Amino acid sequence: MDKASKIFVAGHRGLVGSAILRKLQTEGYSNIVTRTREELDLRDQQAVNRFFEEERPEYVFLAAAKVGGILANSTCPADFIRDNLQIQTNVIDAAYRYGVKKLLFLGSSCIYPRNAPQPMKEEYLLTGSLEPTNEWYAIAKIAGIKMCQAYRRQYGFNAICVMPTNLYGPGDNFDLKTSHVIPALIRKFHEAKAEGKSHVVVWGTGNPRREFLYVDDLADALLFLMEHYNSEEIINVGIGKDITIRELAELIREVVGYEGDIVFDLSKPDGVPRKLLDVSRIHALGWQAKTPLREGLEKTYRWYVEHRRENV
Ligand code: GFB
Repeated sequence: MDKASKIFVAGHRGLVGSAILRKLQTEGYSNIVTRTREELDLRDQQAVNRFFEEERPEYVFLAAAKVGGILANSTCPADFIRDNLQIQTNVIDAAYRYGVKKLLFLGSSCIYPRNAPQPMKEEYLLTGSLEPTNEWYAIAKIAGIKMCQAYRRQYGFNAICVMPTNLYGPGDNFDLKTSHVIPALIRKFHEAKAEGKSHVVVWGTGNPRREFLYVDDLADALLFLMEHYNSEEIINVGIGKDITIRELAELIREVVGYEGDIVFDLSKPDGVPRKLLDVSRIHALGWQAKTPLREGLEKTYRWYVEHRRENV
């Protein structure tokens, strides 16, 4: 990729896509193509083909997806499997047909089996059954990986598949029904502080362990992989450390400066007991995450306070 290469960032308004866009712009890439959902519905195969035929991008970051937290995933399984299968099938196929030089597909750590040994190595893919709260999303993502691998084998198409761990950062979704845990807790603690509430409700037991990667670190990794990685093997991106949801809640309470209690709602699901990626493959290539969790949470909280009105 050189600075004048034509690069399509699919999903540039989402958490990951907007971070990729920031990173590309900072690095001086000057020929970036984007489309909003209103301009181009990636679930529409004909529209996607027309777009690739007209624009002829050279590189594609496929960061467009239907995403959500544990509740959205378990209550809207049809939307998650359909939208993701459509978006990724249309974009990968059109990218191949219209001569894209390289495509980067984003998967997720939930593609690994629910009971996979920890930390999870890339080779654990398809070695056991999935976590039921998000198997629909996971199956769609696994299909995307297999499609990239198949297009590489049969057509020689350079598609790489990157598996990020749980992400957070500026541009996240702070809607309490559909968000992931970090934006949900930032919002809950912020509002509880503002309204003088005695406690904040955190879902589940607080015992599940999760690994969290700051989204600007992910964008840095994605550029690095676009430049240096050309294999059919999937590759994990994470920080290599995890914490319990209880510890996370305590940390966010501190960052927000709330002094009330934390109450666990046991009627809500825990999901996977632990999700920690093995990141030795990307470390061996020379890339490591930079942002410690506390610093990332502080930056995300500042962003939330500044953009609160647009989000609510
Ligand atoms: O972030 P989260 O929704 O995603 O939940 P998953 C992580 C943990 O935080 C779960 C707990 O154990 C939740 O029960 N949690 C506590 C909360 N309070 C809250 C809250 O207010 N909101 C939310 N959302 N969680 C997702 C998958 O699983 O991970 C997706 O559903 C995707 O498919 C994503 O793979 C990365 O880590 O459980």
